[in-house]
Amino acid sequence: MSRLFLGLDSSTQSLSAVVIDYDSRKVVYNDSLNFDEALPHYNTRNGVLPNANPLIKHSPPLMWAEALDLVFAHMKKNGVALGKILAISGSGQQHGSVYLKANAAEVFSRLDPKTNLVKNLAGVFSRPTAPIWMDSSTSKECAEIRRALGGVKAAAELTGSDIFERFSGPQIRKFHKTEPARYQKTASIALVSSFMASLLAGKIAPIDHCDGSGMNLMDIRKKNWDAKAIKATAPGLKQKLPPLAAPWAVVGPVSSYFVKKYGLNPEAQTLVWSGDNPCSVIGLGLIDEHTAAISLGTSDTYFGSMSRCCVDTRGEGHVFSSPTGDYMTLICFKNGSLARERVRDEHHLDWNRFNRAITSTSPGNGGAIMLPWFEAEIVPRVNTPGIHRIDLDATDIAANCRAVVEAQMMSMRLHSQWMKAAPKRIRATGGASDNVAILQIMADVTGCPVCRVEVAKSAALGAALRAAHGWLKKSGAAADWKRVIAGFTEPVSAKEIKPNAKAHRVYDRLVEKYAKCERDNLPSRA
Ligand code: ADP
Ligand code: XUL
Repeated sequence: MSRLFLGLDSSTQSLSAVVIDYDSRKVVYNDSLNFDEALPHYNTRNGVLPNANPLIKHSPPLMWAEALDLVFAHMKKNGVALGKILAISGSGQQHGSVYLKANAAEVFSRLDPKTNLVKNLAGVFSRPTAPIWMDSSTSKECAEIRRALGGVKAAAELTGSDIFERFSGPQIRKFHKTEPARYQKTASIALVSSFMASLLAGKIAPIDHCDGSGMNLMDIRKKNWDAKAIKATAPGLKQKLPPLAAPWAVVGPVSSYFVKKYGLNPEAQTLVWSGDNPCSVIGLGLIDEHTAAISLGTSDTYFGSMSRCCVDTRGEGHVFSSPTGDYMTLICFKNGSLARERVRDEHHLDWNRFNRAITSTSPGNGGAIMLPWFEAEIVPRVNTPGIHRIDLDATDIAANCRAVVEAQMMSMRLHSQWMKAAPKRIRATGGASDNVAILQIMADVTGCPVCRVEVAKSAALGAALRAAHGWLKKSGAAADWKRVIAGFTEPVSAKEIKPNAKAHRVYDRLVEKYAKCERDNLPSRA
């Protein structure tokens, strides 16, 4: 038997596809399309449209649709047995919102395979661009919603998170306030995940509980849209939200557009899509609470499973619903890969030389600290970008390379303490997880062994595994998560990076200094 499942990942910078053979427990196809390179006519940089206001970060949803056509065309050209795929699911960068006119449902249901998705979608968007997770232009709206819900603690208790700039609720509120006519014309609001699922299924897809947790609109425990949060966000919003669904829900058979154009099986099922972090929980096999994951993508995220819902009442971290039906924790640091790249590029290095610079210095960097807030930071919350150097000479190339990575890892250690469950091991993923110098600092700061997983594309793999799980469940077969992920998510143990005890002791002290530097340089909280 050779049952194939497809997982797609519509991330900030790329669209990836992973096909798994469930029976031989193998990834049989793995491909990625970079938006800037493959679709230069959208003029994005790192997948985002340039904007004079550094707080505004939007992307064109049409670009994601065009990428979907290209990825399917690649798969067909590369001989992927598309007709044998039983189910498809996907992962989307979280929080990004897509605004659709009343004709969207009709257009999705009649996608014409003789042309392409871009032409088919002409006239469906009530807003041509989608604010994405990197956007931090909604502080005012956050304050308004937070006040209406009764403050940080109340907002976190209700929705799983304090009200955050990038979350869809405040973004929707800003749209309603600044562009009321377009808001009025919006019949349906999708997340990146549900928008992509809608194209695949040829109908408006629901939002799954996991990605719905990133909106500040869902009751995290009851898993339904919360009337108070909706009222605090925008008028008439209830009618514009699609239904919520369990993360294993079937949206429907794949649209005939993909059947006719690319040869998919008309009986292949589209599973509801989810957020990239929830999908990575599965793709990294984070079924137990002692294993945390750190994803070094455009952003750096720290996450893991949680069996009981316990929110961060200080409002820095998030609790989301998990694809297993339990909960997951997540902390998102915006200055991830892009901050490391900024330091690398400032000194005209490539990654090899960046790493040599790191290894030429000692753990602790002689007490030098950087606060690498190149962009407005999410954790800790910093709305005015700025680089702070404490006991660090800006011209010392090696010390600056080490300082940016040490700061990121110490910040993760510091801001994950609310979970009250220090991890015993860490799994690393994302574009920068190939970098051993970075992972050694991660191991030394946290004191945990760090493993990389075989497939760097954990979100796409997680989506493929979710497709398998949902399909098995629908077929009435056993869909136990341990069995579903077995053989796919084991780390590459030979490449485990062990913490150095001496270096760890250095960081035990340095993290105190780092925490003080943060406190001294943080703006007072609004
Ligand atoms: P996303 O999923 O957010 O689009 P990825 O997980 O694909 O991002 O990661 C992309 C990032 O990975 C790039 O911005 C790049 O800086 C980083 N990266 C790639 N290779 C390396 C490396 N060898 N060392 C450090 N960072 C790297
Ligand atoms: C999570 C977050 C990012 C995005 C993009 O809250 O904002 O991790 O999901 O990867």
